Amino acid sequence: LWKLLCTYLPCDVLSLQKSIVQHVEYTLARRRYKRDKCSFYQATAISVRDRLIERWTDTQQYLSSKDSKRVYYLSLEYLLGRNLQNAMSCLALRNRYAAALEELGYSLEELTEEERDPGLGSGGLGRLASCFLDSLATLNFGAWGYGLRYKFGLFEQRLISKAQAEFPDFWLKEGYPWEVERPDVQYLVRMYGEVEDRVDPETGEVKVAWKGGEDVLAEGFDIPVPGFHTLNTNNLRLWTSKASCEFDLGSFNDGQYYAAIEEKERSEPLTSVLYPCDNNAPGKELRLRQQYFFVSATLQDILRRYKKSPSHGLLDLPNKVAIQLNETHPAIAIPELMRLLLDDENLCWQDAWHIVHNTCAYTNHTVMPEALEIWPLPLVEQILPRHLRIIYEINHQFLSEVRRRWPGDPQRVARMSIIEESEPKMVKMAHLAIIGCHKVNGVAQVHTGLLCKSLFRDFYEMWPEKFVNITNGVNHRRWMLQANPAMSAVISKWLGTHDWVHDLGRLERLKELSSNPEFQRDWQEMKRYNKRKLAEFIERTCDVDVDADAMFDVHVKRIHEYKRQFMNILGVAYRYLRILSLLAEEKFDELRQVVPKVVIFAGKAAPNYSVAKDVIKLIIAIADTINSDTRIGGLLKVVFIPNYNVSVAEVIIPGSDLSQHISTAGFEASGTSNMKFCMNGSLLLGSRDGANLEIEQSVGRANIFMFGANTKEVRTLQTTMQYRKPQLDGRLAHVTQEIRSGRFGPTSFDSLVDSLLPENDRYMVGHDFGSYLEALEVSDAAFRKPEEWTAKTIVSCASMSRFSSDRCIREYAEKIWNVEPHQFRPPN
Ligand code: 26W
Repeated sequence: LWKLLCTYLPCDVLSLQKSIVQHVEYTLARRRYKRDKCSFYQATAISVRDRLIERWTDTQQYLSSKDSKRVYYLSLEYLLGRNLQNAMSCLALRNRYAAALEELGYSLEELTEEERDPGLGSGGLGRLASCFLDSLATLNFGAWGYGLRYKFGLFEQRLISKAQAEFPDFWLKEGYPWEVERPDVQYLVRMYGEVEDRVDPETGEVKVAWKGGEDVLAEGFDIPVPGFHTLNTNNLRLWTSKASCEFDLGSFNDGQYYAAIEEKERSEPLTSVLYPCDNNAPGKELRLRQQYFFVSATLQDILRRYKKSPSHGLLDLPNKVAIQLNETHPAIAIPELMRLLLDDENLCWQDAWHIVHNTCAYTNHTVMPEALEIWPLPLVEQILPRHLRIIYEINHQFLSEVRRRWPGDPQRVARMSIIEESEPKMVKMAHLAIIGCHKVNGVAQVHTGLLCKSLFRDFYEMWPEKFVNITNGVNHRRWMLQANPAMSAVISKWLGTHDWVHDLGRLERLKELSSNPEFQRDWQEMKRYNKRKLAEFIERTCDVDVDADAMFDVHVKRIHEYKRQFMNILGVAYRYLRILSLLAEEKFDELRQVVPKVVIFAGKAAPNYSVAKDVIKLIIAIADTINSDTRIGGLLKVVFIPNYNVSVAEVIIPGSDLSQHISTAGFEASGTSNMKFCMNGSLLLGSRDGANLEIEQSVGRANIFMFGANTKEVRTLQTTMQYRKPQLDGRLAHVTQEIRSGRFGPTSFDSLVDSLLPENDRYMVGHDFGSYLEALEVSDAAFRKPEEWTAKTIVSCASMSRFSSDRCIREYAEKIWNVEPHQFRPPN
């Protein structure tokens, strides 16, 4: 091993150049002297990948030799973002690659733009998984991610006829240079068929056999996950489906040949497409099949690796393996692992249950009832008959325990059952996950509080020690160092060191400098530079000219009623109408006080979520009216940037002054972009929800604009009639009247506007609107004082150490996984 290590590929500029040019010529078979950005991007990526691969294989071998406990993160979604610069920085080769490319006639920046985002997720949950992978590698935890290699990622959003249109995202079109296909890593996954009870003639024991059905083949594709400035390199393994009959196609005679090919064609689509829903479970058969396919291949792979070591007995599995379920999407892992242990490994129920329970843990990311996964029991029975039997047994044993603890409480038993006695009966995946896991965690303090107090209250009463909070975090190396090099340079200059990149707590020292005029000047210049870049991006993508001196007020995330983009655009319309009336009344003093503003929206709506799509239409209609109104002289501009994704976020977030996180209290589990904005010197305008509350504690009340009802108030308002009485806020009534009257184009948006009526207003837009406008005014007033504003943004940024995914991963390691880091070191 040591000898091998000494032969790591050379990394001087000339060697990097040679490797790039060789990959253009020999790996890609393209002309090396032709200017071709796409080829040079790919060749550069492969050159970087070569250098990752040696560390990757060495890390895996090292971890096996240490026999250290491994973490497996199971997620149906990842939003990896671009990899090129991230990988180069991790290897500490960014500058050398930049120099190598420069001489070849390319800038690193232009090649970066050639990389497509793999959109293998729909929102916060998928991006969180990606931040976690980066921190796990950087902190030297032996951890693998598992997921699905969807052929089509989240749809591409275009704005056509002033509305969202969806286009397929074929992200693999030019190939994905970061992945390595593993034709040797294949597993069969069975679905459908029947179960049969068989009595063992010798022991008399009843065994269940699962027979018949269809097999699908899972094949792995691996993506190396480098740690930052450490040799440790982890792995992300994504499964693709293949037809299993490829195995024995050769043996078919002529007549069956076509049928076999047809069957092969039928199995292929399983991993074709990612479900684009966010906080709304699709309840489709294909989705359940994807989940099971994913889980079965993953668990077979984990067990195979585990059993490779001769010293490993299965009962020891929980000491060597931790499996984290990202939401209930992979929760079918509970009965699947039971099945593998019972049927394939011949363990008894107690032993199998002990292993499953101590190995698995579950993270909940939402309390929205419509997002909780429940499957019709007949569907589960049809696709996974063996698993249904196991679920029955788990439920039977669990409910006996409930009856013992709470005798004479049948309602409690009914509430806690995995099976809902509806027509048809339903299988509740969250209950299965809670019962089958040793830990359940929420993703922010209020969110975990809600899990314990309401959503999972019965379970909390039964097992209080099972529930833990681990507030989310984000990878500050991607979201500060990579996305905002200008800010990183200013920070490092003033701190005199880069050490904050490893330990975000070091930023605290910036607080003392927050009023230093020279530091402020650097900071403001940096912000203006990022705003100019964002303004250019807006010009390119929206064809709207915006002034980089205006306040950039940003609201970017999935479009959802609970996230209240609707409330924001109503506030924008109000601002516009107010400017017009000031003009009409010639109140020039007051007009001079109006802060010039660019309001920036971006985000995708689920294709079947018509209210969310209407919100996009309304934003575009209002934007068109405002942007073309020359009377207001550029005091207000509104844009909707299409196709929000990780790389678009990397442009928007550093260029923002103010960002909005205004969900109805109790609905946003955590939010993670709120953390990214703060880290980039943008102030938050937030509701009392999710991680906003913890951010407020960290940055201080003076540095964040909070408004609206808190979770408790929302609950009381929703349950009492009180809420149904009040009149609409006068300002809101005025705005809605203007929308209906056609001020913003011919569409009257009746159904949207009707949703504001107190009896329909599930998300409290009417209730919070007044305090929302007041918070906006407070933020305007603050923005009028540039020194104070700048100091606030510096203090917020410097207060973010708690929100690094490094802190978050350390908490998972300690509270849930019980794992230690193991750093792989090169020989001297
Ligand atoms: C297919 C059905 C489906 C898909 C995704 C149902 C539900 C989801 C997720 C729960 C949606 C999601 O991304 N949740 C977000 O997770 C983030 C990371 O914890 C949190 O910061 C967000 O508040 C939460 O909405």
